[in-house]
Amino acid sequence: MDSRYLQDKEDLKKSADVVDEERRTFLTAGLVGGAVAAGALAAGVAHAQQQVAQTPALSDKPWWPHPRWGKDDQAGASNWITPAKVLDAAKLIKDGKIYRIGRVYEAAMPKFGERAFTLRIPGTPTGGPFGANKLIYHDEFLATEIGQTGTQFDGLAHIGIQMGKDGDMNEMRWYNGLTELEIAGPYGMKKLGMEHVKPFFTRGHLFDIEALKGRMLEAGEEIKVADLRAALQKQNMQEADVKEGDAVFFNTGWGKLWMKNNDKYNGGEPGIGLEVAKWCVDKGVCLTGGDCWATEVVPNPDKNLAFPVHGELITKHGIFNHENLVFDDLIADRKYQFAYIFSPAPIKGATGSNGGPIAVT
Ligand code: UVW
Repeated sequence: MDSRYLQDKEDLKKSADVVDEERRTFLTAGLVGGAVAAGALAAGVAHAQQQVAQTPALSDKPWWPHPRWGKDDQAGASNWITPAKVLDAAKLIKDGKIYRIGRVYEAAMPKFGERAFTLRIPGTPTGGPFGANKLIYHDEFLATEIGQTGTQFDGLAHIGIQMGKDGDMNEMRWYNGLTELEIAGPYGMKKLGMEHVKPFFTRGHLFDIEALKGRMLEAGEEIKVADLRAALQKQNMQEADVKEGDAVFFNTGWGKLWMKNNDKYNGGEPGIGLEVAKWCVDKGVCLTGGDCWATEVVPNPDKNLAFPVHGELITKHGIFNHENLVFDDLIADRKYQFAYIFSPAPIKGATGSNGGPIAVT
């Protein structure tokens, strides 16, 4: 897989220059509006500063057209899901056990920034009785960022990179180089919407980094490729077994804070950085996922960068990201390889999807 966009230290310096002041302020003053736990963020930043800036860098070079899927593609790495891939994934199903790896959706769950999740049942019951049999029914009314709250699948219209001046919509670039002008629409994205993403039925590999370290990772603590290799060894798995089109998942222990300490949960997180992102690109995975709200380390060890893994994987390579997952039952059963099954809600023009992903073993 082409990894030319994850460059060396030279580019790291260059990319730091193009990071604007707004983004710096965002990172240092607080990530998510009022919702940041300042202590956790400060701890993450301090930890990050101890780390050597040896990660591959963001490149400001154009990343389009996609070298494998072509200039008109809007399905990204979901194109890996072919009949052959499904049959290969099905070989991992041995005992027929289904594990829910998505969270329950509820108002009290942690949410990024000012996102909302408000469920109302209009009337109790909503309607009826109908007919001689006096049928009654309930509906629900849900006000939320439907693809970006709770367990959420990031689509290709979710993350882009501003390459020109503030407000220049011709230089806000998305997957396959599409511009903000080309894709944005008030009633849904005109391109890269969730209706283009194919359903996933693929091989899933779970890296239990929490077990490797013997503790929950800290906010700002980056998972390195060496950690992945050590986890594979501990779990009796082979790196070569992660194939093109597979999905990879990272357990950090951060999910233990879910609805127990939402401020800490939201105030940063451990996760993968650009080094593991490059590994994912080289491997040609279709999707990353984790037990945190971004899958990637926040704050990034390079404090000038905001969510660079999102940009590298989603925007530049069309690799999807599944957030706020839960792996406890899989880990309890020592199941680290499974069929990952998820059909994103095909809401036309949406940027992401909620839903109930499963792992089947
Ligand atoms: C952002 O939306 C910035 O992050 P996430 O994909 O983690 O919700």
